[in-house]
Amino acid sequence: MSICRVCKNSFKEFIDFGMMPIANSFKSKIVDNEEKFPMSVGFCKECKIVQLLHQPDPKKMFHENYAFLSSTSSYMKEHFSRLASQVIEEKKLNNQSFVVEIGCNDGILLENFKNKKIKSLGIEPSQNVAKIAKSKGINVISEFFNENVAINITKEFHKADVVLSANVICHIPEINSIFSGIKKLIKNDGVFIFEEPYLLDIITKNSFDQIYDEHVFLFSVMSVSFLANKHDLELIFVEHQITHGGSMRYTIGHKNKNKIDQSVFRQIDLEKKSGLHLEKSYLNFEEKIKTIKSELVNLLNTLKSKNKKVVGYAATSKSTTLINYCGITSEILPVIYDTTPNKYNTFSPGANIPIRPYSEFHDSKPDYVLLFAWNHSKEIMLKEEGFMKKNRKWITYVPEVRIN
Ligand code: DWN
Ligand code: SAH
Ligand code: ZN
Repeated sequence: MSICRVCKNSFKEFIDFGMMPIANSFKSKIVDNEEKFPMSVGFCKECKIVQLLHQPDPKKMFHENYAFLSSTSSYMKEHFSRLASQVIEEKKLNNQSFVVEIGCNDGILLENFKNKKIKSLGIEPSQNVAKIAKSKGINVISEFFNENVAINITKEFHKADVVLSANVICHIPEINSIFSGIKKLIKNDGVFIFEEPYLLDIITKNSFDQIYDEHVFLFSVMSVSFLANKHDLELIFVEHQITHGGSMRYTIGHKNKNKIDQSVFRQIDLEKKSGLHLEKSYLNFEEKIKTIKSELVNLLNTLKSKNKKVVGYAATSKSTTLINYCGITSEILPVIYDTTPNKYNTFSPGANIPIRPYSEFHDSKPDYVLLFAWNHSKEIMLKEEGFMKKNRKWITYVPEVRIN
């Protein structure tokens, strides 16, 4: 039994992935005693949140050498530019307004506010990515956001009209400190808008690779609503997004300040109809995860026995879970190609599969390409259409193992 980080109730695991490495610990050389942590996931019946039982120290994941750069996806750039325009319009932001972003990474979202001369501040603990944001002229504090940081922002600057965050809140174990910080940071009519991979999509698409060290929580509308209430805040609007394989955008305001939109009630209804409040749904999910593992391992072994060349496409954080849980070795998958320069010529976490620059991908002449960035498949399949037509096939594993 473990203690829920949100409501302090005890809960038990529904799946154990075994010992896993730090998902983004791409290494310049193979090391003998790579750090690993026991990765298992549980569901809290009380507040309905899904969470990791153990998470490595955040400083081991987010530091001066964080491997993920947000701006590697052109679709995500468009997505965040649309989000900024929507927020500016709906909240009628102008040069008197103040926007804070938690986890701004390389500035992919805040650059849109800067371009419109709206005052903003990013909070980003990974110094290397914070530096890129700063080089774009964005104001960034390199710290882990929590309640104290929120209080300091209100003292050094002032309260915020809008606090934004994308794919970050689910990374932060001290979740109650985050929400009490938000309570103090937003103005009376201010809002907190954040988006995260959505639990219902993860369960229905069997995208278990969204589970890795950084993702300490998998949120649902039910659990976010519980969290907001606990902190005298209110979930007032939700909007589904197609990003990262299905995400939910949550809008939160001070309690009793806003009308709660129907979208919140509708989505909670759907979650209940889908069984997200029931333990048995998670046991069912566990079975599906095991099926995907065995089907993928069988397929890769069969292809190996036929001397087919399989290469990996995109060294995502998610791939660390898939590769290590399925026991994929560099004999089965000799290389992964990726577009991020700081991942070039490194070895993948745990399995030590070489990561090579994307520029070498087309010369590698694979028979099959295992798509780890399946969440960007529209963008990628379009880009690779011509290349893949030459008698090559994609292997995907979300929502099931398929050859396309
Ligand atoms: O939650 C998180 C999300 C926002 O981003 C973080 N914890 C870490 C990260 O997760 P991820 O690594 O699974 O993200 P992506 O966006 O699915 O993958 C990005 C990786 O894929 C980068 O290394 C770049 C690579 N990539 C590529 O090689 N070719 C990406 C695209 C779009 C491509 O065309
Ligand atoms: N918002 C970006 C980045 C997501 S990656 C996007 O959607 O693409 C997750 C980011 O959260 C990393 O840049 C990491 O450094 C940051 N992060 C982790 N813990 C944090 C915390 N406590 N406060 C602020 N940012 C944090
Ligand atoms: Zn709980």
